[in-house]
Amino acid sequence: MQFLLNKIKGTKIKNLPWQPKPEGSTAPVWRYGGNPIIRCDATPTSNSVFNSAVVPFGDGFAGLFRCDSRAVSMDLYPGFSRDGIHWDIRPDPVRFEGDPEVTRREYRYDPRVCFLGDRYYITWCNGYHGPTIGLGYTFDFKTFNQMENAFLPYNRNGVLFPKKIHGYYAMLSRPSDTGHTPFGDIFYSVSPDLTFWGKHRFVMGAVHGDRSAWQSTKIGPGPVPIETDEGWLLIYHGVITTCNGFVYRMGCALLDADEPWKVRLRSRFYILGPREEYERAGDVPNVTFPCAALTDSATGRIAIYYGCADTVTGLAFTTIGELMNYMKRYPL
Ligand code: BMA
Repeated sequence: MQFLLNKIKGTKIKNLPWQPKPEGSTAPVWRYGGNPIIRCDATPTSNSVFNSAVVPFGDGFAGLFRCDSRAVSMDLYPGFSRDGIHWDIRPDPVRFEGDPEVTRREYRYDPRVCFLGDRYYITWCNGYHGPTIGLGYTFDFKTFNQMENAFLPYNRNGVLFPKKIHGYYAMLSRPSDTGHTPFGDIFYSVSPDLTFWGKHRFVMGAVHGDRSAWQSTKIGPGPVPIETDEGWLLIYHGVITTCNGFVYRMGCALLDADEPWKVRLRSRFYILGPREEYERAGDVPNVTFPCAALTDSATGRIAIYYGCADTVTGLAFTTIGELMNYMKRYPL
C-alpha cells in the first residue's frame, strides 16, 4: 500500500551519498554496503569514532565527530569530506572561544550540527557538574565559539530545529540523570536568543509495556528534525533494558509543523537496530545511535549517520516516502 508522495523542504544536495534499496528488502532503512564508513582508529589517538554530526559544507561536507581517545576521554573533532563517505578527521579536538566558566571542559560528546541563519550551530552533551546541553557555533569548522549551556544539568541529546518557529529558536532535549539514565522522554523548549530557554512542552515518552518494547526504557532525539510538507520528521533513538543491558534502536515520528510538541505519527516498529557485527560488538554492544541526517529536497533521499556499538560510524539510507509509509502502516 503506497501513501501520498511526501516532500522534504529545504536545500538540494546533488552529491548526497546514496545507494538504492536492495532488491527484495522490506526494511524502511538500509545500510551502506561499505559500512562502517569511519573506523575506530580514524585519528592517531582515537579509541573509537561514533555518534557524529555531518552537514553539507562548501562543495562537500563537514562535521563534528565524537572521538573517544585512548585515555577514553570524550571530545569533538572536526572532519571534512568530499563525498560524505570518506572522511578526513582532524587530529585535534575543537577549541571553543567564550566565557572561561563555560568553555572549561569536563567532557563533550554526541554532537549535533544545525545550519540556521548564517552559521552552523553545534549542540552536544557537555559536562558541567554533570551532563547538560552545550551550545556553540562555527562558520568554517576551524574556529568555534561557545555560548551558555542551554539547560540546567542533567540533560543529554539537545537538538535544534533548523529554523525559528513563531519567532523563537526551538530545541528538543532529553532530561536525564548523572548515570546511564534508566528513563527518558523528549521535551520541546524555545528561546528568543539561544541563551534563555523556556515554555517547556512534553513531546513524547518511552512506551511502557509490550506494544513497542524496543522503546520501553527511554527515548531521545537524534538528527536535526527534517522539515516536510506534513510537519517535522524526527528520527530518534529508543532503548530497551535486557538481561545484557541497554539495546539502542532507531525510530521515527512526525511532529506538527506549527506546534512541534504535538506528535502526529509515530512508528510502532523500529526502523533500524543492531544486526550487523559492527553494531552488535564493540565497546558498548548493541547500539545504533543516529546523530545526523543529510536530506535532498529534489529526490526525498535521506542519508543517516549513526554510531555503531560506541566504536565506529555507520551510514544508512531511506527516503521521506519510506518513513511516512512505515509510520502510517505501522502506527503506535
Ligand atoms: C548514551 C550516550 C551515547 C551512547 C549510548 C550507549 O547514554 O552515552 O553516546 O551511544 O549511551 O552507550
